[in-house]
Amino acid sequence: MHVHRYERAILGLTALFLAIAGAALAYSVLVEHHRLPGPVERVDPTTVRQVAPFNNPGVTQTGPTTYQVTMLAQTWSFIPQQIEVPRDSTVNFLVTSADVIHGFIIQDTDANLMLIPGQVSSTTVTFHTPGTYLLMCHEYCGAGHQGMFARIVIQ
Ligand SMILES: [Cu+2]
Repeated sequence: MHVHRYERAILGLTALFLAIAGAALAYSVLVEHHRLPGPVERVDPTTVRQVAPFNNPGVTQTGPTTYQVTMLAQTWSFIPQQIEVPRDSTVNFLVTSADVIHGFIIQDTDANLMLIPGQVSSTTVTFHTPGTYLLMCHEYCGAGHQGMFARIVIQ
Protein backbone atom coordinates (compact mmCIF):
# COMPACT_ATOMS: atom_id res chain seq x y z
CA MET A 1 0.00 0.00 0.00
CA HIS A 2 1.31 3.38 -0.97
CA VAL A 3 1.19 6.14 1.67
CA HIS A 4 1.87 9.62 0.42
CA ARG A 5 4.88 11.26 2.05
CA TYR A 6 2.73 14.10 3.45
CA GLU A 7 0.45 11.52 5.08
CA ARG A 8 3.51 9.78 6.52
CA ALA A 9 4.74 13.14 7.85
CA ILE A 10 1.36 13.90 9.46
CA LEU A 11 1.22 10.41 10.98
CA GLY A 12 4.75 10.82 12.31
CA LEU A 13 3.96 14.23 13.81
CA THR A 14 0.77 12.85 15.38
CA ALA A 15 2.70 9.96 16.95
CA LEU A 16 5.36 12.40 18.18
CA PHE A 17 2.76 14.71 19.80
CA LEU A 18 1.01 11.72 21.41
CA ALA A 19 4.34 10.51 22.79
CA ILE A 20 5.12 14.00 24.17
CA ALA A 21 1.64 14.29 25.76
CA GLY A 22 1.96 10.80 27.26
CA ALA A 23 5.42 11.60 28.65
CA ALA A 24 4.13 14.90 30.13
CA LEU A 25 1.20 13.07 31.74
CA ALA A 26 3.47 10.35 33.13
CA TYR A 27 5.89 12.98 34.49
CA SER A 28 3.02 14.92 36.09
CA VAL A 29 1.60 11.84 37.83
CA LEU A 30 4.77 9.90 38.67
CA VAL A 31 7.25 12.69 39.44
CA GLU A 32 5.14 15.71 40.44
CA HIS A 33 2.44 13.53 42.10
CA HIS A 34 -0.39 15.60 40.61
CA ARG A 35 -3.84 14.16 41.16
CA LEU A 36 -7.24 15.25 39.99
CA PRO A 37 -9.32 16.67 42.81
CA GLY A 38 -12.28 14.48 43.40
CA PRO A 39 -14.30 12.21 45.60
CA VAL A 40 -12.51 10.71 48.58
CA GLU A 41 -15.35 9.07 50.47
CA ARG A 42 -19.11 8.76 50.81
CA VAL A 43 -21.32 10.21 53.51
CA ASP A 44 -25.07 10.25 54.12
CA PRO A 45 -26.17 13.84 53.36
CA THR A 46 -29.19 13.53 55.66
CA THR A 47 -26.98 12.88 58.70
CA VAL A 48 -23.76 14.60 57.64
CA ARG A 49 -24.20 17.40 60.21
CA GLN A 50 -24.02 14.84 63.03
CA VAL A 51 -21.07 12.83 61.69
CA ALA A 52 -17.38 13.70 62.21
CA PRO A 53 -15.63 15.63 60.81
CA PHE A 54 -18.58 17.57 59.35
CA ASN A 55 -20.27 17.97 62.76
CA ASN A 56 -17.47 20.42 63.58
CA PRO A 57 -16.42 22.23 60.37
CA GLY A 58 -13.39 24.48 60.55
CA VAL A 59 -9.61 24.71 60.39
CA THR A 60 -7.25 22.17 61.96
CA GLN A 61 -3.49 22.55 61.87
CA THR A 62 -1.92 19.25 60.76
CA GLY A 63 1.75 20.31 60.53
CA PRO A 64 4.06 23.35 60.72
CA THR A 65 2.61 24.81 57.50
CA THR A 66 -0.25 22.46 56.70
CA TYR A 67 -3.91 22.75 57.54
CA GLN A 68 -7.06 20.71 57.07
CA VAL A 69 -10.24 22.64 56.39
CA THR A 70 -13.47 20.74 56.82
CA MET A 71 -16.27 22.58 55.09
CA LEU A 72 -19.97 22.05 54.60
CA ALA A 73 -21.90 23.55 51.71
CA GLN A 74 -25.64 24.15 52.06
CA THR A 75 -28.25 26.36 50.44
CA TRP A 76 -26.89 29.11 50.38
CA SER A 77 -23.75 29.29 52.42
CA PHE A 78 -20.48 27.61 53.26
CA ILE A 79 -19.72 26.61 56.86
CA PRO A 80 -17.40 28.11 58.03
CA GLN A 81 -17.97 31.45 56.29
CA GLN A 82 -14.37 32.54 56.78
CA ILE A 83 -11.08 30.80 57.45
CA GLU A 84 -7.73 32.34 58.28
CA VAL A 85 -4.31 30.75 57.76
CA PRO A 86 -0.78 32.19 57.50
CA ARG A 87 0.91 32.77 54.13
CA ASP A 88 2.75 29.81 52.54
CA SER A 89 0.26 27.43 54.12
CA THR A 90 -0.79 24.29 52.31
CA VAL A 91 -4.48 23.77 52.93
CA ASN A 92 -6.32 20.53 52.26
CA PHE A 93 -10.04 21.15 51.83
CA LEU A 94 -12.45 18.35 52.70
CA VAL A 95 -15.88 19.45 51.52
CA THR A 96 -19.35 18.04 51.03
CA SER A 97 -22.87 19.26 50.43
CA ALA A 98 -25.67 18.78 52.92
CA ASP A 99 -28.48 19.28 50.40
CA VAL A 100 -28.17 19.96 46.65
CA ILE A 101 -25.29 20.10 44.17
CA HIS A 102 -23.02 23.08 44.79
CA GLY A 103 -19.78 24.29 43.28
CA PHE A 104 -16.52 25.20 44.96
CA ILE A 105 -14.03 27.51 43.28
CA ILE A 106 -11.36 29.65 44.91
CA GLN A 107 -10.38 32.86 43.19
CA ASP A 108 -6.81 32.99 41.79
CA THR A 109 -6.16 29.29 42.45
CA ASP A 110 -6.83 26.09 40.52
CA ALA A 111 -9.20 24.78 43.23
CA ASN A 112 -12.42 23.75 41.52
CA LEU A 113 -14.76 21.06 42.83
CA MET A 114 -18.28 19.84 42.34
CA LEU A 115 -19.98 19.26 45.68
CA ILE A 116 -22.42 16.40 45.28
CA PRO A 117 -24.63 15.35 48.21
CA GLY A 118 -23.32 12.07 49.59
CA GLN A 119 -19.81 12.56 48.25
CA VAL A 120 -16.84 14.07 50.08
CA SER A 121 -14.51 15.97 47.76
CA SER A 122 -10.97 17.11 48.40
CA THR A 123 -8.43 19.48 46.94
CA THR A 124 -5.20 21.01 48.19
CA VAL A 125 -4.03 24.58 47.69
CA THR A 126 -0.83 26.34 48.78
CA PHE A 127 -1.39 30.05 49.42
CA HIS A 128 1.77 32.13 48.95
CA THR A 129 0.26 35.58 48.54
CA PRO A 130 -1.40 37.30 51.52
CA GLY A 131 -4.88 38.64 50.98
CA THR A 132 -8.51 37.65 50.96
CA TYR A 133 -9.50 34.95 48.50
CA LEU A 134 -13.13 34.54 47.55
CA LEU A 135 -14.51 30.99 47.63
CA MET A 136 -17.65 30.85 45.52
CA CYS A 137 -20.34 28.41 44.54
CA HIS A 138 -20.18 28.12 40.76
CA GLU A 139 -23.07 25.70 40.28
CA TYR A 140 -26.55 27.23 40.20
CA CYS A 141 -28.20 25.92 43.37
CA GLY A 142 -31.35 28.00 43.73
CA ALA A 143 -32.63 31.49 44.48
CA GLY A 144 -29.77 32.46 46.82
CA HIS A 145 -26.95 31.07 44.68
CA GLN A 146 -25.42 34.45 43.83
CA GLY A 147 -24.82 35.14 47.55
CA MET A 148 -23.15 31.81 48.31
CA PHE A 149 -19.52 32.49 49.10
CA ALA A 150 -16.90 32.34 51.85
CA ARG A 151 -13.63 34.11 52.49
CA ILE A 152 -10.15 32.67 52.88
CA VAL A 153 -7.91 35.17 54.61
CA ILE A 154 -4.18 34.62 54.14
CA GLN A 155 -2.17 36.61 56.69
CU1 LIG B 1 -24.76 27.87 44.06
